[in-house]
Parts: sequence; structure tokens; C-alpha cells
Amino acid sequence: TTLFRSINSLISQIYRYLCLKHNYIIFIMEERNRTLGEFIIEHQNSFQYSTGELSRIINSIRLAAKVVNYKVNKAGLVDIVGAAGEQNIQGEDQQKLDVYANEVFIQTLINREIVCGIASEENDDFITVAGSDNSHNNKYVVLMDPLDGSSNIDVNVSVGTIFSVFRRITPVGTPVTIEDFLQPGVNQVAAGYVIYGTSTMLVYTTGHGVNGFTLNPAIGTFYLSHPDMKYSEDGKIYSINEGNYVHFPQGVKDYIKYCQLEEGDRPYTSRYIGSLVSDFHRNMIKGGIYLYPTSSKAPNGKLRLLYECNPMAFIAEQAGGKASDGYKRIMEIQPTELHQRVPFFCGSKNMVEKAEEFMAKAK
Ligand code: AHM
Ligand code: MG
Repeated sequence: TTLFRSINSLISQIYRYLCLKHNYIIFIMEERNRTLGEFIIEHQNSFQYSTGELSRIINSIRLAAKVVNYKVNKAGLVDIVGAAGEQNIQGEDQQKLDVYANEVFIQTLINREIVCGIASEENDDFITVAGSDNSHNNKYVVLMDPLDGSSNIDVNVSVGTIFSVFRRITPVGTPVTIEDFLQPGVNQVAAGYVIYGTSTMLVYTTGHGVNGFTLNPAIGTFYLSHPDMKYSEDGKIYSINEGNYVHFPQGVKDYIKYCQLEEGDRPYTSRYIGSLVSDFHRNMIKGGIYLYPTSSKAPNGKLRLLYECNPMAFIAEQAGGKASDGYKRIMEIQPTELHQRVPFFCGSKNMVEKAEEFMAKAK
């Protein structure tokens, strides 16, 4: 036992030394903390179609997220090693990070042969995945925004990956068609996001609540850090790009004024990062509302129904929050095109309902 303890202590001292030497953050993980891998295996059976495919999809996303995280963390070095379109000192071509993230997520899903199709905000059309035996036998399609808010990269602000998973509608064994992607959000079987922030987190739902996992960068493992995430019913934060105020519909202008009024628990605090994943994540933890309405400049809003709003709406609802386009539930909208935009009101239930009240009044 004494020998075993000494070896153990020596290993932990070497580990700490290496972490400090390489500037890693040391996470002291208690034994009860489960890893994402363990969590996926434990919860596989709670999923109604439980054949393991959905678990494998989440596993692939976990892997791709780690790869992208590594690259995002090096983004500040671009000036040193060369900007996009140039070659770095090793003679390697530099890529824009959103293009890189897109390739990593697509390749990881294709290589593992677990999906029959992928649609990405970065690509004009969807990708058909036939599988190495050309059988088209897989059942799921993934839709994603591989690096949302990527304009924030240059200024070291958090960005994210958003994903949404559906079962195909067309028969297994045939190539996917556009119908498989144009499904309303209520058909989602899983959705989530990765936030590349002060720490990197993967947050997802398969329709049984929302769980958040934090990456320990020293050993490359996600740990369950935020079990069963919930929105509070009310919140005190409103997040909107107020620079567009004059272009907003009257209902939104009235709601903003309501948020700013000195009455009861108001005025609310305004917080807007301009990175959907980060704004959403903060509001889910602290209680708040995120709004990207229509405006005279953007008559359908800016955010994409399939890649951004549906997955966030699924997570919001699973966390007890709400997501609407100002009038109706986001997840019930029947999509008509891949890159469709919709206005987005999402967050604490009572706040979204209040904003909807203002929208209805001003209609
Ligand atoms: P992107 O998909 O081109 O990155 O745009 C989406 C982003 C969201 O992350 C963010 O909430 C929004 O655009 C910010 O837009 P704006 O700068 O108009 O406020
Ligand atoms: Mg985006």
C-alpha cells in the first residue's frame, strides 16, 4: 500500500508539473463527476430508438469539438503564423476558422459512417452520405452551424458550434432528399451546442432535459459540470442588438421600453455579446431573453431556422424556457428552404410571453 501511495503521489506531482509547465488549467475533478463518454453510454437506453447510432453521433461531435477547440484556442497566433489564405512558417496553408470547423465536423461525421446526410450553414446545398458500401443505410441527418459568431474570433470573444439531429423521412437504403432536412423542429431527436469560451463546454439534449459538460483541456475529457440545466421562469437580462432600434417592429420597440422602465424588478440589464451561443448560454444560466427580430433592414430577421433557431429552441424548451418568432412556436414552423431565416425570441418563459404580448398588441 505504501509503495502504491508513493507511486500515486509521484504521478500526480508529475501531472501537476506538466500542467503548470504547459500553462494548462488544473481541474480538480471529484470522483463523482462523470465524463461525457460515460454519460452517453448510461443514457443510451433512455432514447426511444436506442440502437446506439444517436450516441455515436454525439460521440463524433464530441471529438470534432475537441479538434475545433484546439484550433480556436490558437486563433490569436494567426498574426504570428500567418492569416487565412497565406502560408504559415511551416509552409502549411492557413484556413479561415469557420471553413476549418465546417470541414472537421463534416469529415468526422462522414468518416464514422453514422449519418445519411449533412446540411451546414457554410454549404449552399446538403451533402448526401452514401457510406463506404454505398448502401445509404443510415437513419439520421445532422444540420449545423459549424462556427457561429465567427466574426468574434478576431477579437477573442467566444464562438460556438450549433447542431441539430433528425431521423430521416425517406426510406433507409435510398439517398436522402431535401425533405429529410426540411422538417419542423418538433421532429428533432437531439440538439446541442459547443461554446468555445473561457472554458469549452458541450451542452445537449436528446429530449430528456439539458446537460452541460466542461472540457478539461489538460486531458481532453468533457465532464458533466451542469446537470439538468434549467431556465428560471423570469429573468432580468435582455439581449438584443439595440443599434437596430429604429428599424425594429413597434412591438419590439415597446418591449425594449418595458425592459428599461423603472418598475417592480425592472429596469432589466442589457447584455449582448453578438455571439448567439454565448448570449443564449448566459441567459439560460442567469435567466433572460434573447431577441433577433425582423427589421426594416432584415425583413425575416438574421438567424437561420434550421441551423440556429430550431436547435436552440429545442434546448430552451427542454430547459423549461420558450422560443418563438414573436407570435408562434419556433419548433412548429414548417421550413420551406435550407437557409431560411426567422425572427427569434428565446429565453425565460415569462419574458418571452411578455414580449409576445407586446408583439400581439402592436400588430
Ligand atoms: P453568423 O452565423 O454569420 O455568425 O451570424 C450569427 C450571429 C449570431 O451568433 C449573433 O447572435 C448574431 O449573428 C449577431 O448579429 P448582429 O451583429 O447583427 O447583432
Ligand atoms: Mg451562424
